Amino acid sequence: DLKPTPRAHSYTKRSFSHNFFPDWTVTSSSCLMTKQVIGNTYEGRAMTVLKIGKASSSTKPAIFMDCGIHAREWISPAFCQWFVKEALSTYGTDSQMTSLLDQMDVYVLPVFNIDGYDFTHKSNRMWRKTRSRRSGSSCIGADPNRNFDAGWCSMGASSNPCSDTFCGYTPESEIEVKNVADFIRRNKSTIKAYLTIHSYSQLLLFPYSYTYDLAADHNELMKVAEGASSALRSLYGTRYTSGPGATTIYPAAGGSDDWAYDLGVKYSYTFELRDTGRYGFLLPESQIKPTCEETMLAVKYIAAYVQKN
Ligand code: ING
Ligand code: ZN
Repeated sequence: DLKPTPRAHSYTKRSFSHNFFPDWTVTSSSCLMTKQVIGNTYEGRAMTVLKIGKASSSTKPAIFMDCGIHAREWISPAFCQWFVKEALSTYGTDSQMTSLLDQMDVYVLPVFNIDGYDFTHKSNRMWRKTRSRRSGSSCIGADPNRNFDAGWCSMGASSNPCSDTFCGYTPESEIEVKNVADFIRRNKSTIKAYLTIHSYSQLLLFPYSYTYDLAADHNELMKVAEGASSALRSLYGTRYTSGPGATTIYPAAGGSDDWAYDLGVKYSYTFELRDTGRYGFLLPESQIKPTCEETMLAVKYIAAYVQKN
């Protein structure tokens, strides 16, 4: 038989440097996942976007999700990893996941700020920013969630390179931000939803954060957020608050969700996962799995809504 053996996509410990769920190996030969390098980080690490969905000759509508914009928010990359595992292992048995991946693609960037994430493992657990350097300042990094071109550096951000919310020297000065923004611009016509995962505070935020003005789609964004929050709460009773960033957490310009929304991606959400401050960024290991499970319900709720609209 000259037919080539279908190449298995194996999702194992080797796929990421930090495997939170070592007891799972998902292997599928159905070509449900492809990967694409969208550029390198400041320190030269490849940024890989996973495209999950049933292969199709025609272009499908898509959802883009990133994790780990901020280095110290460790529950976030754990969630992207969980999402990928769950998508690949429940396709074909879970009717909602099957229909979602038949009709749509989900782009997942498991760790946005890889340099910063690595730094939190090796040197400073509380690092937030990128790791870029510029002559003229001895301070390192900019806040990637202040570096998008959305009311850039006008409020809730700092122009001081030593600040944790430094907006960068120009919009998209951070190469990681430029790589993601370029990818989303390139795929603008297919991307219907943008989801970005942070921690902590248990919030489901949507535009705007750079202004107190309400988004044109405020009512619909609020309705979908409340549906997603109640789906999340149904599992373990975890309470989320929904609302526009500026009034629900704090005003902050240069955020990725505001930028994606103004580009035309209507369903643009920032998740702030567990907890509400008891452990904060140092969420104990025992909460990783329940947090991922409940968050999955909210993400699936939004995905199902986007799919039918
Ligand atoms: N919170 C976000 C931050 O970047 C945010 C809140 C969301 C700001 C959307 C701007 C836009 O500060 C955390 N925890 O990072
Ligand atoms: Zn964050």
